[in-house]
Amino acid sequence: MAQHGPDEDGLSSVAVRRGLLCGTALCTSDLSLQPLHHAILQDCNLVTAEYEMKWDAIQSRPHIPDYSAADKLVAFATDNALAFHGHTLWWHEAIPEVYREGSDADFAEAALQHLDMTVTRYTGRLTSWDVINEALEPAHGREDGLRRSRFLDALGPDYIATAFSRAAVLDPTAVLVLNEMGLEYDLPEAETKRRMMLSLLERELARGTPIACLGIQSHLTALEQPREHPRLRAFLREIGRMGLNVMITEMDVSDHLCPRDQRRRDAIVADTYRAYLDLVLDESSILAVSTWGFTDGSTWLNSFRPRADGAPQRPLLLDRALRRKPAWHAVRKALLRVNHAAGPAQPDPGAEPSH
Ligand code: 9MR
Repeated sequence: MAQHGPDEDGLSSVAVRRGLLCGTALCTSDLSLQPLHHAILQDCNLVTAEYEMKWDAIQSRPHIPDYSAADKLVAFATDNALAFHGHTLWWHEAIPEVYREGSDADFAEAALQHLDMTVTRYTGRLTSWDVINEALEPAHGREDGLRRSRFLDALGPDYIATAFSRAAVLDPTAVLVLNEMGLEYDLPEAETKRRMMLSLLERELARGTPIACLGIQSHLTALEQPREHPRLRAFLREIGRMGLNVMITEMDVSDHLCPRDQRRRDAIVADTYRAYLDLVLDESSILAVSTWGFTDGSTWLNSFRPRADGAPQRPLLLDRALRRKPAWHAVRKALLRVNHAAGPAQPDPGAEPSH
């Protein structure tokens, strides 16, 4: 098993010195693996749940909520003094089977009950919550960019304000995050989404919706993600002007377009991490950088985006034997460049929106 250096070398202590949170998504099955456990503590001062805190996981049996897996993950964080990022209260893809059909009124009641019960259960123990995940889908054709979903149908476009306001009352210390995918790409649809996100945030902040932070998932693809990305820079500046913090919530780098050769692949993936983090850390008031899985052995990408040549993906910071990869060193270097402790972003009242 790989031997790591002293603790000061780990990403966690670098992040702590920079006033940042740095971590990974986990599953309860990860917790029983002792060497993994040790490596997590070296590299993470934040953890999140990859799926066991989602509504459909908690209610896999109709009407019988089961928080045992989510509780275990939160207890792991508490026992080891790690921050915990809750993922996620309302997501259109995590609706329990029993609520996929049925009346809007029943759905609305169940969704509100789930939110209230879940936030209350962990009040004061979570650092932050992804209150809503993936609210936007410009391809659905609505002027406001909102995704057509059961939440929208049952609760109307106010569902975002409703969710954030309830969560803020029930857990006043958690940082409330609107988490989104695809904001980071260099594609026309991503630019549309960025524009719609700015409008959505402006609207919601103007009416007092307590959104504190934008979560940028950051599932990148090596050889597709550009080194320079002025549009993303401009977007992040606008987010800062609104007084919002940013979290990188689900970072990984798919290598499905890269050559098979492992050294070349690892170098391209590392360079993608480096360029992306340098840009985002430059332009935003960042609270956290979290990867979506800790080792290449536990990535969702082998099933969702397999390589054509059948070789396993290498999208994360450690390999299956817990050896630090070039991507790990790239992330460390990027974190070391941050020379300010993250604090709440300050809105710039004089700034004119540039979109
Ligand atoms: O990686 C997660 C996978 O294990 C789950 O089966 C799936 C459905 O719950 O969700 C995956 O995580 C997603 C995250 O919750 C939201 N952004 C996209 C992630 C990858 O699909």
